[in-house]
Amino acid sequence: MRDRDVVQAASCATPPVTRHPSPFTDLDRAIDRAVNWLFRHQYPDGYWWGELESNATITAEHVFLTHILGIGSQELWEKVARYLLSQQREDGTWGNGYGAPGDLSTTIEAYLALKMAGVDLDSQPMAQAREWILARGGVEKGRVFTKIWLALLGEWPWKATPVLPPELVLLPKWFPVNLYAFGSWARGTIVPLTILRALKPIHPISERARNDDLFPRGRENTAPRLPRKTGFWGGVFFTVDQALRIYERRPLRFLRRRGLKVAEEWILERQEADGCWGGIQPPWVYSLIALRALGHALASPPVARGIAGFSRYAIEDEGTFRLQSCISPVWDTGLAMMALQDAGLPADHPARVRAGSWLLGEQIFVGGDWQARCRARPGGWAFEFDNDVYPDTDDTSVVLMALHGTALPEGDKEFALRRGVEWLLGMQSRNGGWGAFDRNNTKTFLRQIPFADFGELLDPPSADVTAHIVEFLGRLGYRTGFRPLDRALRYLWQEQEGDGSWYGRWGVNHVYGTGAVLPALAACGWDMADPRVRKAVQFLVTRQNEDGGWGEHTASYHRGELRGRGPSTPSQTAWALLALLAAGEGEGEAVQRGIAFLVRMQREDGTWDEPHFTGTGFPTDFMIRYHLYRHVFPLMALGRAREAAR
Ligand code: R04
Repeated sequence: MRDRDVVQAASCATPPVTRHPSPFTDLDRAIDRAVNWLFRHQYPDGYWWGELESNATITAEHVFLTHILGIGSQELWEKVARYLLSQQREDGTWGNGYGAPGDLSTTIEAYLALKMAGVDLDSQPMAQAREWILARGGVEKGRVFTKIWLALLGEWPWKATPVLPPELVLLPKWFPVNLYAFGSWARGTIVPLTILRALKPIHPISERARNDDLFPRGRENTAPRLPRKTGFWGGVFFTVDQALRIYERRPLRFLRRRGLKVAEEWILERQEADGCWGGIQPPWVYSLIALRALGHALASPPVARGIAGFSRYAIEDEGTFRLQSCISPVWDTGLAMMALQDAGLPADHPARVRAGSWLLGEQIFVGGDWQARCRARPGGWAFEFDNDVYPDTDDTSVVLMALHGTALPEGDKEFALRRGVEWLLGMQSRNGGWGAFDRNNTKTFLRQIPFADFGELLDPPSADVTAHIVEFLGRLGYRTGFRPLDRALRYLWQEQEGDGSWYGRWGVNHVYGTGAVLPALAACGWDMADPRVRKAVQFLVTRQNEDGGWGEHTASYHRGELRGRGPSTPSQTAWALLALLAAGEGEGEAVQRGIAFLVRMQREDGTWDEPHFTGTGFPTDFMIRYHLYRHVFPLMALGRAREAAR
């Protein structure tokens, strides 16, 4: 939260809670402090909104974008440069999270942005980054998205990027490969990229900023070619890519024109009220560049609104500028409300009622891309302020749990809950689980397309999202015998890992997944003496750290031996405690040590420190640090621990 916001929020903050003299324990004090910290950080409109931190590419790409749009300024780029340099690590690299290893593509993009901003090439930071990049093969080893940015800047040949024909948007929803087979974020990114790959716009950068210094063998000795995927589908798509290159030489004119037109309309139809596309940076920046390439003027409404919209995602002070890849006010507010409920605040407490009223106003009743696979009436929530096209089931279940516990005008609340339940049940996938943005988004062969060398292309059901929905249904009183719940429980048991844990798709990692599933089972009345529940308890207890906390490396996504292991963090300790408390372990030593860890690590001002990234955009490739996680989850855990001890 920015300083000016804190002052503003503090001015209308809810008066602090004060504890009656006895019995007053350390736990009570910790809870009161955390509650008062939330009061001081609630926005006047009722929501909470913490920074969503990702990595340097998002801000570096803002230099590329403003150059391409012709709206860059030396002042802005110098602020970006100051921020990027502040994020460079000892070894000269930029990475994808606290303590993560240097990432080649991230370092290339940061280096190029710094060059464009005019940073001295012979300065130590630049020389160190350049050496590191060259030692790892230079730009030709970068990811596809980095190469696309370089192609847009004239620093890499378009022909050495994957072919993405605009005709793709013409393929019907039933065709094996079609727009709606991809996850929502990939869809919103691919459509503008098909336009750019067809039109191949180039916006050259200054001679000084050119990237010749990032070719180990010199640009002239580098034959840029696409990395080849292995396996059956890898071979199939490589052949398709080769065939498409032949088609690209002389595309059928009427098909190409039609594809470009439909893609343009598709983009224009999906711009949000605040100017963004999909509430996330990638579809947003590529849509803007594509509209300009199609001839939309800088001052035209879609482009002007798209540019103006960045101010909400930007964090700028007199010295630096950084851009958030996404913003999470709805998610933050739902979690904060759950934490205040767990802390024992009455349902009609003004802070909870104000937040609940704000959330009621955020419910989405218009259609979106999810309707490609779901016939339910709209009724979900999105992650951001404005993202009507892409509500998600994760936000919807957390918001509904928050609203369910809050005293709001009965009619409004009843209506919101009913429409929310209806939408969630309509979004359940065939296998009983829930994906985040789409139903049955499970065509795994698509992961083999040449374009896919970064992140996730699909949005299949996951245990953590499914568990949040099961927990909500349980709180509403649904029990086994209710068919959608039975199907969801069967999915969760199928997903339990051999070590007793559950995988964490949107949070790091097995501690997050297990921390979602056990509370869900308890909420819908499952017998927590079930041997499989005990196995999950065992997984957590055997991974508790000496200091009483829990932690899990982001590297656990690709190194099994790190599952549930890593330096203790407040949010991950809280997730483990939520699971153990749900399993009835409140009196156990593990829980007592975990609580002591949180109480001991709490700062005077009521919050906790957590430099670690415990949120997940894409496992390993795109990690997120939700600045409110280190606060709301420990408060949830401490509140539930006190409740369990009553
Ligand atoms: C914790 C809640 C999870 N729940 C809501 C998720 C919201 C955010 O989801 C995304 C965030 C993203 N960011 N960047 C990307 C992205 C995708 C998401 C992204 C998209 C395309 C490319 C690179 C990054 F789904 Br290419 C911040 C489900």
